[in-house]
Amino acid sequence: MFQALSDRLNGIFKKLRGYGRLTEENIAEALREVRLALLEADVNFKVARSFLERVRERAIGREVLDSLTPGQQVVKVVHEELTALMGGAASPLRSAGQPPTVVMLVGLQGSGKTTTAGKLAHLLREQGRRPLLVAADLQRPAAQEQLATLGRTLGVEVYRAAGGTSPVDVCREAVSQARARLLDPVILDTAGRLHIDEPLMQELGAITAEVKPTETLMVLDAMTGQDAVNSATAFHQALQLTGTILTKLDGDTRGGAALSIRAVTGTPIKFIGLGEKLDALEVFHPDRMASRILGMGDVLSLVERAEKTFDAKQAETLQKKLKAQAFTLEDFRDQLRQLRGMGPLEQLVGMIPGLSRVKGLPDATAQEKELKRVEAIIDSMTPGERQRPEMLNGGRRKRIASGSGTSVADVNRLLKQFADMQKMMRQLMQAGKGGRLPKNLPFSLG
Ligand SMILES: Nc1nc2c(ncn2[C@@H]2O[C@H](COP(=O)(O)OP(=O)(O)OP(=O)(O)O)[C@@H](O)[C@H]2O)c(=O)[nH]1
Ligand SMILES: [Mg+2]
Repeated sequence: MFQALSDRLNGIFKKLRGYGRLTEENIAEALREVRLALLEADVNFKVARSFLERVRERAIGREVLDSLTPGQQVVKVVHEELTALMGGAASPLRSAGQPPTVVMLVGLQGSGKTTTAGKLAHLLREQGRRPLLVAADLQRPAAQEQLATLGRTLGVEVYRAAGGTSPVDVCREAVSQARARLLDPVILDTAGRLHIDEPLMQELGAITAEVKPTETLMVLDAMTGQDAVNSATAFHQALQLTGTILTKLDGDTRGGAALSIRAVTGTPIKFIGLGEKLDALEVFHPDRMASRILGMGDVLSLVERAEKTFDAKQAETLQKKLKAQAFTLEDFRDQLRQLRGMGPLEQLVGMIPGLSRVKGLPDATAQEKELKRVEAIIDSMTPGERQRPEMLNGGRRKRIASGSGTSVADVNRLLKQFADMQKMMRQLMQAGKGGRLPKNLPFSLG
């Protein structure tokens, strides 16, 4: 996420930290470079200008110049101002005084409305709520089917209209059913167009007038940068948005939309989409995002993901097995699966402070492939073989290699790694005299 911007800023601040004392000239020069980096990341130029104005004012103040670590103070100021720029604190979903809460999702075609509707339903259900998804996109017949499929996958109810009704009727009827059946919140998946046009705005305006949504959230494709900001401005004028959701932040986005949207529209980013999977939606935290951009990592989000993925019971069983030195290849595979369940390695690396800047780090995508290969090899073994790898003779290794689409050398390497790991764990256990291993930690390879 925002790798290019992050690298640029890190380079600038590294230089700044190298100076024992900072002069106004040093700071002015650094901020000129920051400005270029922001513009290259496609940040709105007015937003960049006023941002730098605020940073400059604080950076040439006593708070920085008199400090023993002026370079670090500048980074702190930038971090605080970036956080403020993106809205300061996280902005929770509003609740209607009278249930159901109605969340209307709007946006251009392909921005991710339908997918986000599904993700949001999933997220809210995990919080113990009973959402209703509403297929209010009657433009394309396939749109309703797409939402219905999502609903089936998630086990969330989807409201679909009989033929011949209008989107306004669909939404009104859905809300009234939700009220009667105590479903809450109601999530409206509306139609998108390639560009903003009058009929679309009128349709959305009519729905708004009829059901008075608690939230009108615009779903924006972060990959489209300033175009996203411009269309948000137009939607905001017509519909009074209450917030935005940025999707596709897992892609190669430069960061312009994330950094500008709040300042330009005055509405908060509420959620971010980080992948096509239905659990890839997170509450947006401006301070954590600022940390990621400045290469400080995002340990809080990492811990949250770990908590979601790791099962405390399983961790306990694992710890017992480790103590009894009964950790098998099967357990090893379970650990790998849990690790992969936390998301793409590339995202995880970005959350660990400083790790993305370490030179010579193996490429995350290659590592991901390696993990998959290891899983495939273990999958190709029989349960007995997983319990007792010492029974794996040449013939068995050959069978496993061809079963997993790998080579005998790959199988040998894994078995050696596993044996080394067992040896290391035995030593650790002895060193700790049966003391506790850190909980919830996946094992690293190699
Ligand atoms: N990588 C990635 N892909 C996403 C994300 N959100 C949505 N997508 C993908 O974007 C494409 C369009 O998503 P939809 O949810 O159908 O978009 P939409 O806004 O409903 O589109 P229309 O109904 O045609 O206006 C799909 O292929 C999604 O899988 C995200 O956060 N990350
Ligand atoms: Mg859609």
